[in-house]
Amino acid sequence: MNKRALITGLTGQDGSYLAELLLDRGYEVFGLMRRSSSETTERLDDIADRLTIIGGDLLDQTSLMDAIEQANPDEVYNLAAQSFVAESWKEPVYTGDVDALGVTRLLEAIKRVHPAARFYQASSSEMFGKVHETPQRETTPFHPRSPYGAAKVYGYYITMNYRESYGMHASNGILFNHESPRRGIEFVTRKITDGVARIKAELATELALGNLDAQRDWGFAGDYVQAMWLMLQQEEPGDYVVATGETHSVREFCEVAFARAGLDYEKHVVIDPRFVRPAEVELLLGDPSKAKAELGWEPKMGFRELVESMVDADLARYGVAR
Ligand code: NAP
Ligand code: G4F
Repeated sequence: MNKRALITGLTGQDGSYLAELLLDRGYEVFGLMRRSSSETTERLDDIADRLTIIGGDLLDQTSLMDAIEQANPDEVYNLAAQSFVAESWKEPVYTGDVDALGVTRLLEAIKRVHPAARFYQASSSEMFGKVHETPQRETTPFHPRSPYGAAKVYGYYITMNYRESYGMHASNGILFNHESPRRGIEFVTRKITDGVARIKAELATELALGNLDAQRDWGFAGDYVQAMWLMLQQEEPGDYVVATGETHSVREFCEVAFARAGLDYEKHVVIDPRFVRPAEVELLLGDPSKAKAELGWEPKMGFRELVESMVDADLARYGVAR
């Protein structure tokens, strides 16, 4: 019989890649979707007719109980979140409600309705924040630098707590930044590649950014959803860092992205203090040794290929050539 999976955050970047992976593996895929007055399913256009959508919200306990009952899943992937770090200073309470307490609501729904379901929590390298060691690994202490990071630390520990308290198969993926042409436009990578395309299309001349010196360990989202799936195939649950083991600055990302379109970033990028954060995570660099050894996971796409594929996709979207 086909396995059944429930994905929260189905409409997001990772939700769309994970849904594709699970469908390819013969799963019956259910997705939790909150009500919206506008269309949010554009990332799912190619697979929409193979998915079962269930209305619900991480803020609403009853809807989560109903979703678990309807999907009766073997595996639950909790990808839903207010995922934009900068926004979390503007909406700290809301971010905590969704990203922290939302995890408890979902775990509690699973525990009460279908405790045998395996659970994946989308934890984040933002939990390392003001890093205590480099590279960061599973044992590195957390020091979150934003309401988002703090909420994700809660989500991490409540996942561990349901595992230890109730014997649930609940795992944390501590994922470092992962990107794709489907990345939300507010995140720096996509903001840059969209900006390159807009400049090339002569719709803009400048791109306003914040801190160009921040460094991130950027991988490809399509590779990272593989690691999520692998975690739930293990006999024992656990917590895993998922990263490339390479770090690059926002400035380097700009250099490669603008060069792909024959442009010099220094002529177009301007610094706007509005995009500088109250507290910055200066450097993230992950050590994925455990995921490689225990899950057999390897990232396939490198930094340059990732940046160039995102630029190419945005140029195509605006109908301009390199
Ligand atoms: P994303 O594109 O922003 O997607 C977030 C998803 O969460 C969307 O489907 C959104 O639905 C849904 N959502 C938001 N609030 C909700 C609520 N109250 N109830 C139900 N659904 C809700 O994020 P992503 O990049 O795919 O990331 C997936 C997860 O991994 C997130 O938890 C994120 O925090 C975490 N993470 C991401 C990265 C990364 O680099 N991408 C790294 C580490 C961890 P709408 O379409 O309705 O807005
Ligand atoms: O692309 P970002 O907004 O991603 P950030 O804050 O690293 O968070 C992403 O990755 C986390 C994993 O570590 C996820 F948990 C989280 O959900 C999200 O997916 O910013 C990256 C860096 C920051 O240092 C920021 O200050 O880019 C810097 N930056 C510089 N100028 C900018 C800008 N970021 C944005 N969004 N916009 C700018 O104009």
